[in-house]
Amino acid sequence: MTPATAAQAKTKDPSAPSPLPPDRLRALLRQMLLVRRFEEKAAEAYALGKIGGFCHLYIGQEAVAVGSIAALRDDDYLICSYREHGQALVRGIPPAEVMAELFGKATGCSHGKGGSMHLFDAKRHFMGGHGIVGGHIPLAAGIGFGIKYKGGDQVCLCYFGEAAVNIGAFHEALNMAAVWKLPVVFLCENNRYGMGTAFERVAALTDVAEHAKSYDMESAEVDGMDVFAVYDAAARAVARAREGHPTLLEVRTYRFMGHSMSDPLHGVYRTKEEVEEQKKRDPIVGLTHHLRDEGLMDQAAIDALDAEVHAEVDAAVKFADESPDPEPAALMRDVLAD
Ligand SMILES: Cc1ncc(C[n+]2csc(CCOP(=O)(O)OP(=O)(O)O)c2C)c(N)n1
Ligand SMILES: [Mg+2]
Repeated sequence: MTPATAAQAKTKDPSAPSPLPPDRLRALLRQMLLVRRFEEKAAEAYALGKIGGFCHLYIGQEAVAVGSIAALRDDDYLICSYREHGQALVRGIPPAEVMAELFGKATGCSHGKGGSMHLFDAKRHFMGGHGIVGGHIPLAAGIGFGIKYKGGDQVCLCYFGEAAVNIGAFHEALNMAAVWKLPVVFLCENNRYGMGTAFERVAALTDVAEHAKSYDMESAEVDGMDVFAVYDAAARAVARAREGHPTLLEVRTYRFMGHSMSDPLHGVYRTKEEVEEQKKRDPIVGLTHHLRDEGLMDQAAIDALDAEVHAEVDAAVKFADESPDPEPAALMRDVLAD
């Protein structure tokens, strides 16, 4: 782990982001625990038949959403693929509203019309939740163009998996963002696998960052299991984006669960041993070690925080369970009209 605090004290890099104070570090742990506990409950609810359709869990990748969103302002924009529960929660959509959306209930953040892959919250500038691999990357360029056109200084942070790099829209969006100097950070979560089905692995390029060169764009490779490394890289990229320079970040991460809830834990494309080996790099364990080593939290405080998060997630499940289904008439209404 490369804590922003210690690393920045030693080096005198003028572009380094300000160190995060202890209360922000504790907040990062809370967010990572919230995503983990929320998804553990979502997996349970899926098994009980309370969640229908696709459901792609983020467990193992928490440091990516938490570290990168820590570098954003509240008025910045986010746009994501279908593996977006973590980003939605970290952005501040209440867990009850996210869980209710997974349950297809009227109280969900997309009024029960979107489900797991289509979480939206326009007022929090959370622009979804998109199911078509790579389809939302040009939308990020469009959001960036909109910001620039209106003379704003926000940025748009766009998440996608490494298989999206095979899609033409990725290349079109990067090219346009570079040529038009759009305030966008393209964040590729390279979790090593892009699964079309449980058995078919789609071709994925591993030298993602190399593509930036074709478009004359800055890029960086980042350890996605280290929340500080993600924060540091994202903060630099966000600062550059505000000056009109897009960046491509390749964040190397790993998902501990199957591709979606319909896949087994490790499938036929990777071994149980590989998954177990990767779990030794669990980003939450890494952050708790750091907080303990720095004397910022003891084990009792970490346990208390975890219990608080568990209670919040239990309340979210109860809320989702007790919420009504959308009324049939709402089917024909625009979500924003509800
Ligand atoms: C255009 C398109 N082709 C195929 C699919 C089916 N599909 C869903 S997820 C997925 C794999 C994507 O992998 P990656 O981009 O690495 O993201 P990850 O699932 O690893 O987060 C595929 C091929 C799709 N949704 N859209
Ligand atoms: Mg992938």
